[in-house]
Amino acid sequence: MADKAVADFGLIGLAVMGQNLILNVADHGFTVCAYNRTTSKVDRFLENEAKGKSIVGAHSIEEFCAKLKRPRRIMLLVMAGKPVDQFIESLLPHLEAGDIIIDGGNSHFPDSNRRTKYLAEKGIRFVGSGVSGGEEGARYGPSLMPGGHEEAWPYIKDIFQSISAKSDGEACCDWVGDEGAGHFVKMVHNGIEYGDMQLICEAYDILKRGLGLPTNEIADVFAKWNKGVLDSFLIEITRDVLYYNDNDGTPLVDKILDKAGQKGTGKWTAINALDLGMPVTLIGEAVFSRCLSALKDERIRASSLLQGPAVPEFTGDKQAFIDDLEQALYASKIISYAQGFMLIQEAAREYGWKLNKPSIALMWRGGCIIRSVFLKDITNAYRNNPDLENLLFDDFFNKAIQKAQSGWRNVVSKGALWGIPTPAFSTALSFYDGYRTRDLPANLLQAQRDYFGAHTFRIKPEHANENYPEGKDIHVNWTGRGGNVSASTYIV
Ligand code: NBP
Repeated sequence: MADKAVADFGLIGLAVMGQNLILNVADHGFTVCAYNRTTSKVDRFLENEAKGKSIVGAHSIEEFCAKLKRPRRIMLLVMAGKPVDQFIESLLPHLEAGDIIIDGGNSHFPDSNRRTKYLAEKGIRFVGSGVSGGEEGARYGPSLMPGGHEEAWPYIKDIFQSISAKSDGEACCDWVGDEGAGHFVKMVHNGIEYGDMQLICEAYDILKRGLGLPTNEIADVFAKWNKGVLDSFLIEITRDVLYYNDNDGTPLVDKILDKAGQKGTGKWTAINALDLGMPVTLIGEAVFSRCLSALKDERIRASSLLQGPAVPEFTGDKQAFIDDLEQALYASKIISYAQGFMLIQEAAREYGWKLNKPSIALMWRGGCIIRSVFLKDITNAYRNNPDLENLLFDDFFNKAIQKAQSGWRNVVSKGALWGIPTPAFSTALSFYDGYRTRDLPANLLQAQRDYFGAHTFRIKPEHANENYPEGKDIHVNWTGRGGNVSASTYIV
């Protein structure tokens, strides 16, 4: 009978991600029901990719819901935004209390916050899950970052952890936290991906223009780096891209227009960092670097109008400099992940989410774009101390940065002297120096603010006295000489 509840899992959205995820779920012993807005795609899928597998189809939402075992486990893999809300509305009349809707698209986390609350009022358990790894990941093991209504987790854990990527035998999937926490963590993952890519591009530029290496030798450098501390998916694909020659035998990468595109998740991360007051500078620079690259026509005009130093012929020990560059990349990457975790930590505080930090690093270890050996060290750091205030305080990373420091400084200074931009390397180093500075020049800034806007300041405890009491907001009449305290001295 057509409407018998036969399927363990339902998936809506038969584009590239949905089709591959269905095949993955079916391969792990679950029966899946497939549905798509354009229903001809259901038939095409059943007749081709899904043939012979435990996959059934539906041609209406009603039929789809009837074919699912209770509580229904329904995943949406459709374009983020309105389509998700539209599907939720069309599903609701056919669901029962306790059913589960999972949004696996790239939704913005405030939407997942809203959907969790809205559906909870209707007795439906909502999960917003980050899915990373693209088509290949969806088919053979994505990184999955589910968050939302925690009661849903026991019902989907088995499927999610079966189909996800594995790292050292552990599933790259665990419960992230409340409401939109899963999509938040996916957003930060994407922001970190922007940062990693920008760092790699800066290293490539230094090797190309600073050392004058041909593309195949730069590829050799990345091949070597991929066997060390930088071992990661992004270094690996960079190596492959650089080795790839066009039909004429020259590197294809050299012919690609240098205007970067972006879909917005890096920007979301940077905007959220500004909203929460967290100095996530590296991701910010990575987003702005893409924006700068997009001004190609203007840059062409500027290149003939604006002067800078000519890159001198490199005369020193090339291998030693390449080793410095490797360390600069490693140290900057540590800073970027430290900043990413600072943002996640602050979001948990601000939004009242319970988050599991070791599991976040674990989820990024396999299946996703930022997967790397390095994430194992982050997992260990948070497993050793789940309350770690900052990744940089972990002994392993503290020592790693210490070791990398002189090479890192050498690379950033050479970039400045040669006129080769290193926004991500530089901002990482500036952050490191700022973060470890006990007394920053913000004392002067506070005085300026008080001077022109009576914004008040506070006194350092060691300088407190009856005129300048500790912990009070103080305003001074700065145009009076000799440090006189104005009549309206204290604003308590
Ligand atoms: P797309 O993002 O291209 O979405 C295609 C699906 O959305 C189709 O099922 C399409 O139905 C449906 N859809 C659209 Br478009 N507009 C709709 C509407 N107004 N109402 C109902 N359905 C609508 O597919 P994708 O690339 O497979 O990605 C799916 C989700 O996963 C997205 O949120 C994406 O951001 C996310 N994601 C993608 C990747 C990746 O590597 N592609 C990785 C990780 C996450 P139709 O067939 O009837 O047009």
